[in-house]
Amino acid sequence: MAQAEQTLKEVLAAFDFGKPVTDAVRFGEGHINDTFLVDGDAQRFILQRVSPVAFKEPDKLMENVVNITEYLAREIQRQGGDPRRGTLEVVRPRNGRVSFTDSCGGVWRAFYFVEGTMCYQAAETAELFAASGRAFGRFQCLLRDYPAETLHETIPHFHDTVSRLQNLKNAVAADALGRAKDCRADIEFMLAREKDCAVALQAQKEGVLPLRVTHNDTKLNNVLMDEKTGEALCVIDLDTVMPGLAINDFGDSIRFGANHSAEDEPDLSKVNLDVDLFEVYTAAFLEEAGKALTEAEIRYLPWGAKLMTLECGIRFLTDYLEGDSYFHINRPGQNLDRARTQCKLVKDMEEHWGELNAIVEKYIPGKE
Ligand code: ADP
Ligand code: GN1
Ligand code: MG
Repeated sequence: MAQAEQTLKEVLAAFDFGKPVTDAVRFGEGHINDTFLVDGDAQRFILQRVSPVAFKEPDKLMENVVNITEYLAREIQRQGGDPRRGTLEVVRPRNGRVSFTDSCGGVWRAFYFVEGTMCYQAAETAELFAASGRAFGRFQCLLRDYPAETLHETIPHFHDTVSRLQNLKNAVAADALGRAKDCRADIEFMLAREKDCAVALQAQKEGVLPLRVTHNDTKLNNVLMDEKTGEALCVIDLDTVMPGLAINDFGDSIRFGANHSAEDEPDLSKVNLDVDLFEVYTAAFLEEAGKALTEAEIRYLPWGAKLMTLECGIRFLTDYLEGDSYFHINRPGQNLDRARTQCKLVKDMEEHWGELNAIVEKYIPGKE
């Protein structure tokens, strides 16, 4: 039996799924963890191996996830919602802990599958995108009073765009696989925006942008939609919930959802920022989170969009140069294509900069 298959069997036996389970299928389109769908006795489960490349301290990560999900469940219940559908719930393995370590050292955890939901890879309609905006805005409000100092930093410097650019420079200098020659123009594009990389961090240092408990990975496919009503139900992928900037949660959603192409679209003529979708998301996100945000945060939202897009491009390109060890790929050159779509979107944002700023200005309380 191949090692991976044997490990999966070992892991499946470590959990109580209501009946003996010997097989599970790969599931979803996340770039980081290894995700499987498990058919249990009366219900389904999500089983995941936590990425050892991304997360160096899985026990601390799981402590965050358990504490956050339990906190969210209490808040949702208090507000009259259904915590079983409104948040993830960790399923403890037979060892009574919150994760299981296989004999090769892999760390695994399970969640109840949130039934009756859809997970989208693109904003197929404006309503769908708005629903995700309300969900991430609400998520931030639900965690407004969460004791931030008790959260572990699961990936240090996660949205430190300056250090992300430094990593890119290091990867270019090392050029371990001789790939830098294929992407000179992309590298130049990113280096030309070195000053921009410091904008949000500087505003945070100066006290203009406050640290809040944020999700930090607010892609559309990290929220589950009710398949009947289309409303967003459950924010998932909580591995990077840490103190961060609200503009980054806004920005990462714009990066992924305010366009009509896949993140790895090779034909850049198809990759365009949709300014109308930018406005749709702005209105929806602020409908839920707006009351909690300062005027300065609202004014900086376009910077959140531009920086999250630039930073993600920088990270994809760095991974391409280093041999695709961080983001899962299913074809050669995929991380380079991903980096290029991000550059194209950054360029579009710069071209529409005045419009984006005028849009957010409309949503500053008292200006509607
Ligand atoms: P990654 O960090 O690799 O992105 P995610 O935690 O986002 O991993 O999970 C990958 C995919 O699995 C999600 O995009 C979603 O489709 C699906 N998924 C994860 N957890 C659940 C759940 N509890 N119920 C239903 N689907 C889920
Ligand atoms: C990863 O885990 P996933 O696929 O939801 C990544 C994000 C990137 C995103 C790009 C922990 O998100 O930071 O923005 O890919 N997550 C981590 O699609 O690095
Ligand atoms: Mg995900």
